[in-house]
Amino acid sequence: MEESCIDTQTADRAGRLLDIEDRWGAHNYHPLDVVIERAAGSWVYSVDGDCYLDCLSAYSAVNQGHCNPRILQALQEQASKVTLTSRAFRNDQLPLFCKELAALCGKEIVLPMNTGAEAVETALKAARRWGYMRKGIPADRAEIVVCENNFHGRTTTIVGFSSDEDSREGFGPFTPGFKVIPYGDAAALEAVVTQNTCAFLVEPIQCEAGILIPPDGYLTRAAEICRANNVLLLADEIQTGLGRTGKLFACDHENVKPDIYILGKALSGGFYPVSAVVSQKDVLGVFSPGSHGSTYGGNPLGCAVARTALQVLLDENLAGRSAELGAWFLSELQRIEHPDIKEIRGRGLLAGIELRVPARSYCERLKKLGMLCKETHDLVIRIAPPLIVEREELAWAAGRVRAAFAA
Ligand code: IF1
Repeated sequence: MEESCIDTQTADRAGRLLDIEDRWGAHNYHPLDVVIERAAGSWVYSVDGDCYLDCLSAYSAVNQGHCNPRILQALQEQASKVTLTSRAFRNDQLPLFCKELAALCGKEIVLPMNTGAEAVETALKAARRWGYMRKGIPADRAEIVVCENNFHGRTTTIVGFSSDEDSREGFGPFTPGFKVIPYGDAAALEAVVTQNTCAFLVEPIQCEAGILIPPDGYLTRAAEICRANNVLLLADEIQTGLGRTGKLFACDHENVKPDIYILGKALSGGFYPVSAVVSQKDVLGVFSPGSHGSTYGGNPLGCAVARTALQVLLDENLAGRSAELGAWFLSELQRIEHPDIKEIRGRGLLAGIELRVPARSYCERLKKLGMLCKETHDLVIRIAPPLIVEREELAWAAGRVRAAFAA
């Protein structure tokens, strides 16, 4: 029996797969040329037989490690029972998922979706409706404040308030009702808020913008301004949440409780797209039957996977590991000196090395050294391994980064 009827040759399999992808796939990405066929824990394996330490973790979706055995088992067991019911009927996983996630967040109710962008859209819709139904904003006048250099996803509404031209160009006309202010500047928030403002949407750390950590007290001050003006605070914790920064949520670093948590990525440990909006009844209660939904949102397979992904996060104390290992790893990185390095910053196991030169060539170099990293905003190397990574593996990684700068 042949292994595969599609691809029986082994010679330059990677090269041929690249050609096929370039020929048959849309070119909306510029990936590093490594073709992964297998992964386990913190390591990925290419069709060429090379292995790499994954220092991207699928943008923090695989915080629990690749193919986490417990999540895999939950997926397999649930997949053999029932995968999709639609919300026209009920299923036995959704209630428990909602209850467990609400408890984890210290909130009252949960609205499940699939992708991060969908959860952001859901939060925006909730905030607008809340603005009209609860705050009394006149019809179609609701304003939502967002930050410069934000990244919240790829839908037309979301890219409409992006400040990144590559994300926006050619996709207009855009949804009105958004005001953009500088990130990290609480005074700017206070100045822009009006009686028609229903929400402030913010990333507690701006990841895509280059791992930008706002000044101490920023989130606290923003939360105060929101409260004082009856404005909802929407925290996009899709990437920073669920342990990545060394706390369950990045907002926890300032003990800030946003009105809405927007979650995704690691909510399902990389197995299946699951996202959610978590808030109070007063807020998510504005949705009535027919006003919002999704075919796959809240499906039993996704819910079973997410429940286990959250359990793994707690049982393995991944936030605690991230805090401890991240602090140590950052101090190791910060000992590296090189004229190309401008700053090395991070929180938990989310680190950014800001360069004075394009980061891409360093990512290529690190790839040759066995470490997969992805540049962000041209000048920053992002390093974010799975949170199950071992200290020895991080020590090795720090050595690889040193080698990349010594070369
Ligand atoms: C891509 C970036 C990371 C996110 C935050 C919402 C979403 C994301 C804070 C939307 C998604 C992903 C999308 C992915 C690359 C990646 C990314 F570089 F583009 F910005 F992680 F930093 N909020 N981020 O980070 O979630 O709809 O994708 O599930 O290729 O677009 P999604």
